[in-house]
Amino acid sequence: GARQVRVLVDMDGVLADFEGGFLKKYRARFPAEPYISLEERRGFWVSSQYGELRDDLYEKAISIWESKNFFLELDPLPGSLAALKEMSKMENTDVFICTSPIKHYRYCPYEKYAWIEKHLGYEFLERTILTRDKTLVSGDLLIDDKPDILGVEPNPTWEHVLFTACHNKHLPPSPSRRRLHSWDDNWKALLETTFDT
Ligand code: BVP
Repeated sequence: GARQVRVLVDMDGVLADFEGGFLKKYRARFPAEPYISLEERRGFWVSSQYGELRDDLYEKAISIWESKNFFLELDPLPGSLAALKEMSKMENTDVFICTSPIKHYRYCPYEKYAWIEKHLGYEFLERTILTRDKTLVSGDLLIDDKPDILGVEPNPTWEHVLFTACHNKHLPPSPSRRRLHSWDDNWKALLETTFDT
């Protein structure tokens, strides 16, 4: 019989365009400095790749997402809001947003809640989990663009579905890991094949 499928959906890189928002504000603030186009992005950590380009660009990159309004002004990724709203209305599905705030907490946690209220509605705040350790959160699926999701729990309950992003699209396919290539990809089939496994 059908049971509830609990879906955890990451925010940055899955619902909100962290990479696009970063590049736009970095280039506006540091117009004379080199930058990494989205096509050239490799590895989850933006700061690491900028630091490899030139030492001082590590701190310059971090200063962008530590600034007021960075997280609040991120654009939704294409199709993300419609997909999440539809998913949340499905009878056998419980949807939660599961996101890791940065430790510079002046703006980020507040702005994540504000972004969710603005784009998905006040009621979605009931379904919002801020945690630095996603392995502690139980669910059937975790849709996340970060390739390695680690924490204190060695055996998380969820299946990590890798959401394709500029930084992970070149990773070799793995038979043991499913991908969602975008919100135009078949996320409903993903949920359906999560029952009773
Ligand atoms: O809040 C985001 C931005 C931050 O890490 C968090 C990732 O959260 P999840 O997507 O896993 O929920 N972040 C930080 C750095 C560098 C820090 Br030093 C980075 O390069 N990229 C990045 O996303």
